[in-house]
Amino acid sequence: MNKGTIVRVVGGLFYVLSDSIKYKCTASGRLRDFKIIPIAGDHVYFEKTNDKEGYIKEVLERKNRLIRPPVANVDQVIVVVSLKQPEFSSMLLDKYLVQILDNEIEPIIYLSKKDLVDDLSQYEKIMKYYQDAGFKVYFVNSLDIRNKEIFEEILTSKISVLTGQSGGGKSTFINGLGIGFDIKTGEYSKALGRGRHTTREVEFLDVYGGLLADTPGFSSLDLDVDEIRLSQIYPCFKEYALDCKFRGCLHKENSSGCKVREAVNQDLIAEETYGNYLKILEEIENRPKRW
Ligand SMILES: Nc1nc2c(ncn2[C@@H]2O[C@H](COP(=O)(O)OP(=O)(O)OP(=O)(O)O)[C@@H](O)[C@H]2O)c(=O)[nH]1
Ligand SMILES: [Zn+2]
Repeated sequence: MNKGTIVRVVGGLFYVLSDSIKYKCTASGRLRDFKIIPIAGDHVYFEKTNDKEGYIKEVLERKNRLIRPPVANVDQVIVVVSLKQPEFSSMLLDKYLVQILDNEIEPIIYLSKKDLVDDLSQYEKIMKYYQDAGFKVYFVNSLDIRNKEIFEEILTSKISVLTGQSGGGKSTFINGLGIGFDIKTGEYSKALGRGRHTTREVEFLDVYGGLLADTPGFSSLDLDVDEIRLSQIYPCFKEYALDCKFRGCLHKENSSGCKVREAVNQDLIAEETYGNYLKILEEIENRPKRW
């Protein structure tokens, strides 16, 4: 038996990458009997029927899965947010981070259009807090052809999904990989819409020794978390939220003795991040309850 990873699902066929070769596989009867539907990113055991084809016998346990796009075992989500055109918004960044952290996946912060910024220091200042909180942050000019090292550092050995605002530079990111997979800029996010993709059709690009989904994730910014979850997973809050002695503390402005408030006062969490948190918290508190 061979081990591989599903890199593409099309019309009931599964393309399994194993030792740099792609095998066109069907699902074994046993999988179908158990109603196990393999998805892209699944690590599988498969039997070869010839040197190009085979059938999947077993799907290994998934460490996570996203619904849109339907992919499994995502190691990281790369958040592509521009510094200019459109103007950087830490609020927008935080919302993406919340969604990713809620799925217990590592976010990578990729800030594009560095070349359009005269003075990077204000952005570096705010991003320092995120770096201190353990996030990997990249300032990049995606139009520069010398980004090989950055791509290598980000992508190697990982299963990655891209996300980010429209016009932030996701297509440009992919085109910059230099793998001849050309997407018209501005067209990328349509991949999730009615366009060429049916909902079950995702392809992983085999790049820099890693796999990158050709379809963006988390395209909607409607947060699906409740107040308590938000207060626990909010970017840069982590250790302080865990330490907060009040069970169920929402770290509001009037919560005296709250560790998160203390961290904000001691400038360990950016005021701006905390301000975003309070706004998002209010949005969640004010949204109509679904039950
Ligand atoms: N100067 C500069 N322009 C960039 C950079 N990254 C992207 N762009 C430009 O920004 C515009 C939008 O980039 P896209 O790659 O289409 O953005 P996208 O995220 O794929 O957008 P959607 O498909 O709408 O989601 C294009 O004109 C790109 O050429 C960068 O680092 N520097
Ligand atoms: Zn608190």
